[in-house]
Amino acid sequence: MSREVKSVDYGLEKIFEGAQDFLPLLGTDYVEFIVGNAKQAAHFYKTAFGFQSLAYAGLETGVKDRASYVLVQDKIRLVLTTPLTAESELNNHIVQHGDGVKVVALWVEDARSAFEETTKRGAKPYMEPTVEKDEHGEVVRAGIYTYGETVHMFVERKNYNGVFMPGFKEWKSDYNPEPVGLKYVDHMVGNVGWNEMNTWVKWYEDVMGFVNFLSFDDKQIHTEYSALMSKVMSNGNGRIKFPINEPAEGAKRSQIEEYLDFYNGPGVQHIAVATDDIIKTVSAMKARGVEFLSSPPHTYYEDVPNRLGEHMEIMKEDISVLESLGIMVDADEEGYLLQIFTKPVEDRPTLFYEIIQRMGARGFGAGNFKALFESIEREQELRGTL
Ligand code: TYF
Ligand code: FE
Repeated sequence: MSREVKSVDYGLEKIFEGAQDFLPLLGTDYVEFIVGNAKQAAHFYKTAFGFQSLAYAGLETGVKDRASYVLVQDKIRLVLTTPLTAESELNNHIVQHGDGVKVVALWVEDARSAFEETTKRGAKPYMEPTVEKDEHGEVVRAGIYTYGETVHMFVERKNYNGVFMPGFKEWKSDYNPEPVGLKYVDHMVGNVGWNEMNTWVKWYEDVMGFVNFLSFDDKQIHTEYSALMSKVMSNGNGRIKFPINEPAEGAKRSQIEEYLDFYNGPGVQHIAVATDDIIKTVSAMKARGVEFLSSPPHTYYEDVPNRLGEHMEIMKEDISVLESLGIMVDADEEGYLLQIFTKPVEDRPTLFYEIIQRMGARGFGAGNFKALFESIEREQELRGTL
C-alpha cells in the first residue's frame, strides 16, 4: 500500500488564496434518509447511536403523506422520512434504493444566492428557493441534484430560532438513551458509476467551487481481489469534505460495484462522524448492538509503531485496547487518526458509518485502506457478493 498521501499538501488556504468563494458553506445542516419505517429507524438511531429526539412532522402536525423524525447529537442532525400513502413518490426511492440518503443539506447564509450561483454553473434544480415560516421565524431552502437521485439542499436559518424548521413540532420523548459522543459530520462519501468519478470531481469544482485535495488511484487502493479509485473534494473552509469513489477492475467484484448493484446506482456510501474519544464511543456503540467490521489481523497492530513513526510519542491510546475493539490507526505529517467502520446498517449492503477521531491528521486513513478493504471482503464473502 502506497504512502503517497504523505507528500500531499493539505493547505486548502493556499489553494483558495485570492479566489472568491461563490458558495460559502457554514457546515452540514442535516442528512435526510428515506426509509421504510421511520419510527423504527428513529428508535435504532436513539438506542444504538445515542441520538436524541428533536422534532417531528406527520399526521399529528397536519402532514398527510409522510412522517419525519429529526434526531440530534451535538452538531449532527438526521431526518428520517417515510411515506404514508401508496401514491407518494417517496415509495419509488425505497423500491430503487432501499433505505438511503436522499438529502445532504448544507447550511448557508443565503439560500437564494447558493441556488442561483450553482444553477447558473449547470446544477440541475431540485427545489426553487422556498420560504417556510412559523412563529419562530423563517427558513429559506433551495435544492440541486448531485450524483444519482441524491440532492444538496441549501438551508438558510439566520432568521429562525425554532427547534428545527417550520412544519415540525418539538419532539419530546420519555425515552432518552445517553449520547455516545458523536460530534459532527467529518465527511460523506459518494459512490458513482464506472468512469464517472472525474465527471463528478469536475461537477464539484465547476458547480460548487470545491477543490480536489487528495486522490487515491487503483494502484494505491486495492487488495488481492478488488480495486477502487477515490478523490476527495473540499469546499474553501474545509468544513465540507466529499470523497467520491468509482469501482476499478479487479479479479473480483469490488465493494463499490456491490453498492451500485444493491443501491441501483450512485448514492451516499458512508457517513463519517467525528468523536473526541473513539474508545469510549465505540465501546458504547458495541454495547448497544452496533456491528463493526472485523478487526484487522494482529500483525496490523504489530506494525502500528512503524506506521506512526514520530507520532507514536504523542499517541495516548493503548494499542492493545485499539486491537480489542478493532480500531485502526494511521498518520500523516500533521498527526494521527483513529477510525473504524460499521457493517452496513440495513439489509442491502449499501450505507455504513465511519467513526473517526482526528489527532491532527487531515487525511482519510490511506495506510488503513488495505486492512479495511480486506475486512469488507470478508463480509462480501459471507454474502456471496465478492
Ligand atoms: O472516506 C474515506 O476515504 C475513508 C476510506 O469504500 C474509505 O474512509 C474509502 C473507500 C471506501 C471505504 C472507506
Ligand atoms: Fe471515510
